[in-house]
Amino acid sequence: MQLKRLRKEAQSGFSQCKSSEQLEALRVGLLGKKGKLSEILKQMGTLEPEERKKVGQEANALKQDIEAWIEESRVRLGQSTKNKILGQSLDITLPGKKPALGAIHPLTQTAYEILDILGDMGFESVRGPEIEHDFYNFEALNIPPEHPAREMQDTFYVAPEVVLRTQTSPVQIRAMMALQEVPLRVACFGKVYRHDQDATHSPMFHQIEVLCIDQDVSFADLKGTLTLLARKLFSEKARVRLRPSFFPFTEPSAEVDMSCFGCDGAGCRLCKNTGWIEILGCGMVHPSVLKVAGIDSEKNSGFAIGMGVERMAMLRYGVSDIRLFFENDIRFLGQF
Ligand code: 2NM
Repeated sequence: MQLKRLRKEAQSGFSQCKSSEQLEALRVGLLGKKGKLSEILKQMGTLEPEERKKVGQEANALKQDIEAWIEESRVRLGQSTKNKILGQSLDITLPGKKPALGAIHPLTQTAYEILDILGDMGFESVRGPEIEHDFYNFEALNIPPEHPAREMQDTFYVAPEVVLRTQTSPVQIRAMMALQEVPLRVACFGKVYRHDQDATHSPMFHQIEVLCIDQDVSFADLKGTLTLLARKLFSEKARVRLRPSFFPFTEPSAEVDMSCFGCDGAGCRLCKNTGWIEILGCGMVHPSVLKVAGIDSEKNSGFAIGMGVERMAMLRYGVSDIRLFFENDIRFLGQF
């Protein structure tokens, strides 16, 4: 019988097959359009129905066996279908998957840049506690018990005389109290807390405060430092102007405006047509503050500068809502 002979022939063919070329020739010789099995199937039309059924079943069984032998031989020859597919899907020339890289937060970037500029001017970066005693946060800063800044509505009280610091000045007090001899030049960066919240105020925000104490520190030194800072941070052309103001811990005190970096003072949307942008507050350290901190105000004087890091970052990057800094939305943070 043709099929039995073909089965034997195929079986020995596969067992002796030694290469993928031989295997392919065998496959075509058996299952190809003009292959031996195909020829047999073609002749089935001439058979009686009973006989056709029997031969058909046998031919199908042989076909399945041949397919299994092909697969077996492929595995034996090291090129199974599975290996073939794997070989294709493992395209080692494809570029790798990019890991998501983290980055420095825009507020931290801004703060570090400011600290860098100040560092070049001789100000050492110092840190201090965020939970402060009333003494360092208020008392030593010339803020008396009845002062509105101490009110529950503005300040987060942890205990009757313990607060989340409302400014970084307590760190300056600590630096002055630890001072052995002048000069003192420090810059403090850190979180501060106030009960305040809208598009430009957050209950937690960041400050950098600068303090310089020496024998002949003048208001001119203060203005020179401010000008240099504005030029390095915003524009080489920046000019600063000081407007009289009030802080309990400085006298005199001033608000500082900088010529608009968008229009160089001509007036534009950024500066609301005034040509000036308010950037920070400053002043000459109040003699009472120096005294509390153990510094002789007859021999020494000093200036202090306080700035909001969020405000600086908003100005530099043109961010209009402070809350964007704290929402951790990667679409925002990814832009810096
Ligand atoms: C400001 C404005 C003016 C300031 C004062 C002191 C200290 F401790 F030396 F007295 N530190 N920072 C100060 C002065 C802060 O923020 C708008």
